[in-house]
Amino acid sequence: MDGLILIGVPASTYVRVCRIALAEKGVTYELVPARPHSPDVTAINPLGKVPVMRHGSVTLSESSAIARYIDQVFPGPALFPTDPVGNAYTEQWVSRVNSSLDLVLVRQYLIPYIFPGGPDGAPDRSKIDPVIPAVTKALELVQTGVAATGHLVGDQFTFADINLIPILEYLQMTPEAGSFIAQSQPIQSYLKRHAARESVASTVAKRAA
Ligand SMILES: N[C@@H](CCC(=O)N[C@@H](CS)C(=O)NCC(=O)O)C(=O)O
Repeated sequence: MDGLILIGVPASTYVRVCRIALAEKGVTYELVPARPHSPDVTAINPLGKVPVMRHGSVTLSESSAIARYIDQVFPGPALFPTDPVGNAYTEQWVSRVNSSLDLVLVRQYLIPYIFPGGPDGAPDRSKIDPVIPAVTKALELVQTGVAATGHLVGDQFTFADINLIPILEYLQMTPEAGSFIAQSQPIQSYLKRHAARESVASTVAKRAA
């Protein structure tokens, strides 16, 4: 079978989670840094979202589906626990993050910092300020989730953690969420512990020059 090709901009949190999954499994792959809606992407995902993946005749979109494929096709540590309860809890966290927390933490809060649309190129406070209470609530949920074991599911590093860590690492760079994280001992130690993993450290997107 041809080698695995992952397609999408490295700065995307969703692309990065697939890269972390591939690194955890020790899979060699090619990264094609294509933008959303570019031809390489729409050829696989009609919605134009990244990441997409090619592996021989298999094409896939949706980061969680890609990670499940990688987990089952390649040897190495299980990213989704094989016991039904652990597997369901992992899926619960992935769904929770992707369908609810991502909307608040990334789309509504982080994106206005990354693409400032306010006067003089400053972040648009009219977008950021109203969402701060929801950001705090989301981070409180995360804090509770990691407090007991330093993992989201049991005491195992799973795709639930992989799926969350890139978002938290971006949030650390922002004033309000960054300050919450700096004062949260559970999130601080969670991030410190997992940022040291080779799979996480080696997939940080390099800033464009
Ligand atoms: N549910 C998708 C979400 C992927 C996603 O939203 N990717 C963003 C980049 S971080 C994107 O391609 N955005 C372009 C768009 O929404 O049109 C997944 O898990 O892969």
